[in-house]
Amino acid sequence: MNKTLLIATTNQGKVREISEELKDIDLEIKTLKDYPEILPPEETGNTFFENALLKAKYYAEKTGLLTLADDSGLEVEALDGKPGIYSSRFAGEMASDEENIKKLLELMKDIPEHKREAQFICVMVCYHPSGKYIYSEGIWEGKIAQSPRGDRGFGYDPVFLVKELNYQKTAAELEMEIKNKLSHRGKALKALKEKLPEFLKTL
Ligand code: ITT
Repeated sequence: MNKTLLIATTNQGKVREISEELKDIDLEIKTLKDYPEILPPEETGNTFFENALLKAKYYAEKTGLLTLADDSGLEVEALDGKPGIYSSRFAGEMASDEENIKKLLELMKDIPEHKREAQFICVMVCYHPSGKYIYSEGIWEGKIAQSPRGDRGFGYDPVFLVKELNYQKTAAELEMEIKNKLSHRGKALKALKEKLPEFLKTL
């Protein structure tokens, strides 16, 4: 039976990555572009999980659809885990990716190469309007570059040096297919996909 899944994110970078990854599963995909009248909820949670659950539940209840939402962000070791759950609004409520990157590089200008470790985290929740849900998590390790490089991806990608590539390339220099294999969101999505068939049977 063909079911509908709403990918509930206002971030077009995430929409591109998630729909690419889900293209081979038997679900009719909708996005928030199909529901322009629904305003985003306030992200009031204290953890990635709380925010992902809050978003998935909100959109599932508004649309009556099985809904996938994630909360993700960058944790920088030398900044005690900042920007963390505040990644998208690090430089202010409506901050652009460029402004967030600028603030991060400014805060890290005196931090030497060997202390620039960081990780992206993603928690993904798939929520059914009946209240049932499943979730998964993914982590991607790297280092913060001294200056931005590359024009793919979104967010902090231009300053995230990828560990798997020996810190020689930023995430913004990767083909989407490669990023999806390595990234926190790719890993969380893969783990969720594995749980999905069983979950769909319970609905
Ligand atoms: P939604 O809440 O609507 O999904 P958002 O962009 O506000 O969109 P988050 O609250 O999850 O999403 O914030 C995630 C932020 O963390 C995002 O805006 C980026 O700044 C950063 N981020 C997350 N994943 C990233 C990735 O793969 N590459 C670069 N930056 C990323």
